[in-house]
Amino acid sequence: MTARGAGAISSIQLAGAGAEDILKKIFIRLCQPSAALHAMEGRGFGGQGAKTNFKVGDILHGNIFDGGALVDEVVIGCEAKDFFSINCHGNPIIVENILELLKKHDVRIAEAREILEYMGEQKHGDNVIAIEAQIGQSQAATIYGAKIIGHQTKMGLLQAANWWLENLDTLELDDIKEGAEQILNDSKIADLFIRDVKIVIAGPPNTGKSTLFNRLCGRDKAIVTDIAGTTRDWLSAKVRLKRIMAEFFDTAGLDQMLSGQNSIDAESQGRAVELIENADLVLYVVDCTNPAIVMAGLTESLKKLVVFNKCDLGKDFPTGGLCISAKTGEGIDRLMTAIEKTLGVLYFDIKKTVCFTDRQKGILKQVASASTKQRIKELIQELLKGSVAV
Ligand SMILES: Nc1nc2c(ncn2[C@@H]2O[C@H](COP(=O)(O)OP(=O)(O)O)[C@@H](O)[C@H]2O)c(=O)[nH]1
Ligand SMILES: [Mg+2]
Repeated sequence: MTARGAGAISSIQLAGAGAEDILKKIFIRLCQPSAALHAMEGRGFGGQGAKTNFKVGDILHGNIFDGGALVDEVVIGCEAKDFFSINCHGNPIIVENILELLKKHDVRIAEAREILEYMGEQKHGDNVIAIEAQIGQSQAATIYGAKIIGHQTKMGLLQAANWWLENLDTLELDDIKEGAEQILNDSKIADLFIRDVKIVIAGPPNTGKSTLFNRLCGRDKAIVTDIAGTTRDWLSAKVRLKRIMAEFFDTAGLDQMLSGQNSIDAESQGRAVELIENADLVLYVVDCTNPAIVMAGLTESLKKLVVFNKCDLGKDFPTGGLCISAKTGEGIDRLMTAIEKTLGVLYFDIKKTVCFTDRQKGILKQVASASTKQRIKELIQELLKGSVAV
């Protein structure tokens, strides 16, 4: 359950039929006199004679043995029947040794998601939205994202779905469909709180994209020179804005001339275009001393923000534009706010009803285009009780 790597402690979760029997074979509590004696003598117990009782709610301090050999001193939490957390020392070698020992007892290593799902089922039964929420919250990129998801399990999506089911006879078909449409629209913005938001810095060469990238991520990660075409491969850095977690990408300047040049430039142009196509927002950086805005490679459907850079050079700036100086930092705060405004997250009410998994979105899309109430009933039942998919 803890990340790979060294730390003070690590946590291994052991779950499923037979979990208790396995622990009885490898664990001895330290407060049991006979066990303490065994431990002191380093004898272990070879799977014999362990009297440990694992009561749900107990927290047990003791040792794990592999036959006669002490593996680690651990604290075991008995979370539910056949469901334990083994808290061991954080050295990855110790974790590895415990996992190897468990494997000898026919334990299978599960994906973290699988365990979360299992925990979710233990806790929430067949309330699929609540299980999905538990998993989603643990992976949300921001605290707002976690709150948005949490809201769907008490009110929000759960309440809307139940209300539709209960009032299906009196509700108009079109009203339900419209409601589903609204939820889907709000979900697009909610999604920006839940995952990292991809923001691509693009524009012609030499306008200060890499300088802006460095300014935003607070260090000199990208190479800045006054030679056009310095940035070839893209770099990215995560930056926490007011309400979202942004991942900024510095790209090669978009230059029609370069696409046809040598293969490295052609490739770097191709990568820049690909990143732009998958962006949530494009910051299009223009040199305000030379503000010819040719938005090469930017389709209409992309969200974009034109940024006039190098305003420290004191020329007449284009009015209405967002003027900044990547070099001095002027206007960067305004840019950050403008980014969140453009994405629609700045004033988004985190108590809105939204979907937060592809499964939920898929079902609501079908609700929005359903032609009978019977079909809607089936879909909502599926939303509430289907099988977990995150
Ligand atoms: N005066 C001034 N120069 C800047 C500013 N931003 C970038 N530059 C300069 O413009 C040149 C190109 O910058 P760079 O970040 O490499 O541009 P890129 O090709 O768009 O990545 C470098 O000489 C930078 O020092 C700015 O805000 N003001
Ligand atoms: Mg650059």
